[in-house]
Amino acid sequence: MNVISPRMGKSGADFDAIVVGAGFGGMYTIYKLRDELGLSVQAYENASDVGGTWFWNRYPGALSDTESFAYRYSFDKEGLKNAKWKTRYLTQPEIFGYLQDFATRYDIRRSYQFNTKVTAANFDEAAGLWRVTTDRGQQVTAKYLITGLGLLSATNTPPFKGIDKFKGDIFHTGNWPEGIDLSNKRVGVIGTGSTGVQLIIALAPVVKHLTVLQRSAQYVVPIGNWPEDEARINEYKVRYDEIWEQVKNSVVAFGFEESTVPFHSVSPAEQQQIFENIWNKGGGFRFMFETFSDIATDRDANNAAADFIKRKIAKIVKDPETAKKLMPNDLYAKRPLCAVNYYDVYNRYNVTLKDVKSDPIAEFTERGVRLESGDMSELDVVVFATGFDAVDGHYTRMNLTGREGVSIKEKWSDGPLGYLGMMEAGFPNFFMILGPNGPFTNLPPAIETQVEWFSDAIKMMEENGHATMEPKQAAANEWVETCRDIADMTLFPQAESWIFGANIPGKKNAVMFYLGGIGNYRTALQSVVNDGYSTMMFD
Ligand code: N01
Repeated sequence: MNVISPRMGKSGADFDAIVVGAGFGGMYTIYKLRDELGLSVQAYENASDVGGTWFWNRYPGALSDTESFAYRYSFDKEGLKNAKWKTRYLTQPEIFGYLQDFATRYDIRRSYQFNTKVTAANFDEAAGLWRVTTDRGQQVTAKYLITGLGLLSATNTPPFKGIDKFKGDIFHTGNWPEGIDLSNKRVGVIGTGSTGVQLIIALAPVVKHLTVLQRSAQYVVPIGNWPEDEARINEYKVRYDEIWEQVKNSVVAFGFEESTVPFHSVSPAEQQQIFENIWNKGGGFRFMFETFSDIATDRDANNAAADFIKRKIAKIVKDPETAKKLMPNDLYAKRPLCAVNYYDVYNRYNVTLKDVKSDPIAEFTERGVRLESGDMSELDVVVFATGFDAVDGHYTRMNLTGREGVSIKEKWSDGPLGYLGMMEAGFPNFFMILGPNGPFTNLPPAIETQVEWFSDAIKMMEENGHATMEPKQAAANEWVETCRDIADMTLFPQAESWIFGANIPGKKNAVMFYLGGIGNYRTALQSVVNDGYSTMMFD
């Protein structure tokens, strides 16, 4: 264990900055604040090593659906020189390996105390410092508090009736144990989001029997996970700067040019051809954003994309009843999904699909899961691929208070707020990586954007002798309104998903993202700087 002895921060605190989390965001923050700005930084991580999301999500089939060349730190040119990958998308072990290698090359681990959970973070107004408490009973102070808690890390485990009676094993994909062998087991999977879909594909050929308990059918397009050889990887390396310039000025930051062609501007035959071309190319974000410019905003375009996918399902899935169950009946307006031959899985002799929307899960018994109709699935293992209390879940579960002892839970009781996806009024010197109302994009470029922005802000504060900085309430309100206005221009609020908190019973429907694209987001951040941080208050 690496416990760092406190070194006085410049402000009289134990440290200049405390960082929570060792994923892409936390680690980059260490590099920026410790190595570039020379601040004293103490970091905490609940896990036993770096990796964040990619430490915990080790379930079979886990893979990023961003193409390999764009799922990394863009600034890490050193790592790029030796970068290698086998396929168009990186698997969990490859990403985890990259993050471990990054931590070693930049000597990141020495700033972390692992196996340590931050249980409270309270702003002490009299001292003008953050007081941070860990589950090991430590209390430390710092001028700045930076949280990289992860967008999708507070696991959602629905409290099904009778769950304690079940004699088999239960796993959540977001906390996957090492060394589990599911071959020859009868496995049930609850959930068919991005995670469930990947897991189902990986487990079907391995397990004795797979029962998929599907509440909402999803639109899943092919991922197109072709091999990539050294020559191809070298092409990316040669074009690296140009690629990242495009990524950072695009909408979804996935490394392709979003379409500028409206659906109705081309003939019906061309429309189908464009869908077919991108279906064959593969990629969930590509299918939603590279086909036409208005799939996410125009109902006709959206319906056409949905119908195209439904026709594919009907073609691929041999049993018409199963095919029908797999066809979504809502808009194509959730986080887009893609996978390798997902629908083919349902042609396998050892896979059964149950629609738990029309026949909900009634209870767990000793031997498995019973539906309301009485239908019983006998199972050895149940996997919860039931997602996360996304975006604000980790914040509202923590004892986090700002000025006047106001907790973030109270402040966000009507849904998370958040200024520029990073800050909150009344919470000085506090920066959230991927906080509420940040960009809805490929995440590493969004993370880099945010870490670079607040590192510059901290540098400016240190150079100008500011004790605190926090957003003005009016500016924060305006940002939240902007996020709501942009969301309302799209079809996304009309589909029920975690993006608006719909997956957690009792969670208020709220806008949690800036859907204006990473390019516009970066412009908005730059304009705050150009305006002399006029939306901020300083002490
Ligand atoms: O979680 P989800 P996820 N009874 O919330 C179902 C990223 N990610 O972990 O749709 C029965 O999307 C729920 O049903 P419904 C990516 O951003 C990326 O899959 O609410 N079912 C749904 O089917 C993604 O969007 C990658 O009706 C219940 C599922 O559980 C995000 O993580 C890979 C239930 C949850 O789906 C989250 O994905 C993996 C209940 N009580 C994840 N409660 C890639 O890059 C929930 N469900 C590829």
